[in-house]
Amino acid sequence: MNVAFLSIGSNIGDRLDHLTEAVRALHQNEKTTVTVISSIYETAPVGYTDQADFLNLVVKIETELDPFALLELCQQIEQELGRERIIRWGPRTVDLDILLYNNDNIEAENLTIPHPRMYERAFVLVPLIDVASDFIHPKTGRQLLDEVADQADGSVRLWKTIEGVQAFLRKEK
Ligand code: A4P
Ligand code: MG
Repeated sequence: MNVAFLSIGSNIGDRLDHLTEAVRALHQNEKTTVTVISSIYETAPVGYTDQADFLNLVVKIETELDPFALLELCQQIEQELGRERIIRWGPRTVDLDILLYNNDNIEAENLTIPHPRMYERAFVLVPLIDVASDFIHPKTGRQLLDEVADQADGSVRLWKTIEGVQAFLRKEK
């Protein structure tokens, strides 16, 4: 079975509902199981900053889908949840990014894994620590926790503690 980590973010409308429906859709896919979920963080926008704060989380999944089929599933979920892509890095109902897929390195036209910007982004690294605390930064060889401590600037705040996938999906239904 393949193991992957996905980052999910939303900054339009009912942000918690968008995150919940995205996790539910992943979990309901017959070839994919969400095994671990981070807490939810409220995060200041990165890139295009003139937009509302995001809610972000990270999930660990097990999947029979290859990376390209997983990307398709992510894009299908984005579309079902009504994502309109108007501005790059701009506001979105929900955005699903593949951070890591096994130990694969992929550089295709439509897919780069590991996600090229993940290590600079506290909104990715902080929730990733919840689900993969022992993860080592591939370039610096340091623990993520140390990496994030250097970037701590108040832009990522714990918004809601989550106690497991089942509890999350049950409670928000
Ligand atoms: N793509 C390539 N690699 C991947 C991958 N590993 N996972 C391609 C997912 N997609 C990947 O993405 C554009 C194209 O990237 C896709 O067609 C896919 O083939 P997109 O999601 O359509 O567009 P985007 O998200 O606007 O651009 P991009 O470059 O993915 O932006 P990011 O890097 O995802 O940044 N601030 C906070 N606080 N929280 C956020 O969640 N998110 C963004 C989006 C910016 N600022 C944010 C947040
Ligand atoms: Mg994206």
